[in-house]
Amino acid sequence: MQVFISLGSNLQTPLRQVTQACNTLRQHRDIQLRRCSHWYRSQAVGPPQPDYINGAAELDTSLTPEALLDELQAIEQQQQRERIQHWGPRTLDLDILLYGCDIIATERLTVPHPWMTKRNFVLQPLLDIAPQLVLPNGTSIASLLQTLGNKGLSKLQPGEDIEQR
Ligand code: A4P
Ligand code: MG
Repeated sequence: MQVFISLGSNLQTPLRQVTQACNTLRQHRDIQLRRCSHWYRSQAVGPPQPDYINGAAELDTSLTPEALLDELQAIEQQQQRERIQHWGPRTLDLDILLYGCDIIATERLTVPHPWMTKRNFVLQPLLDIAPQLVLPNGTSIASLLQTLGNKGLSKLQPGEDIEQR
């Protein structure tokens, strides 16, 4: 199944966190990492907190949505993710954006990710790796991003990271 995920971090050397997550995914037995986006620096949405590094990746996996979520959460745990505050700062957040064309609404999973259409830091990296991508309802990522604009978002330059915290 073709899957798109988002990656985000705003604690403990964020660029290192998201890069390490990609490396772990690359080595996973049941996951093929197809493409990784550029990394972006983005202003935090939610309570006041440091800027984020955000990106997106395309995976191919035989795992069910729930099993994939288990694996992503295990990677978050490996990287000292602590769940303290909703929308609060975190070392690593891995969200499932799209799982093929499936629409999922269970206790553990909402796919497409409910906030993705409102967040340029999700859509811009997604557009990098899948310019033609459309949501299961037919809306194109490109048109959504055009409406949102690029406020608060900048592509990370080579050698740039957010200062260590
Ligand atoms: N869950 C439901 N649907 C999904 C899905 N599609 N993918 C459930 C992953 N998980 C999903 O998530 C809580 C629960 O959501 C999970 O147990 C899973 O069963 P969480 O990561 O533990 O914590 P959370 O912070 O309460 O929610 P979430 O959804 O991760 O927060 P967001 O919406 O990702 O917001 N600002 C910038 N600039 N960049 C960011 O990346 N991220 C957040 C976090 C806030 N502000 C940000 C950013
Ligand atoms: Mg999450």
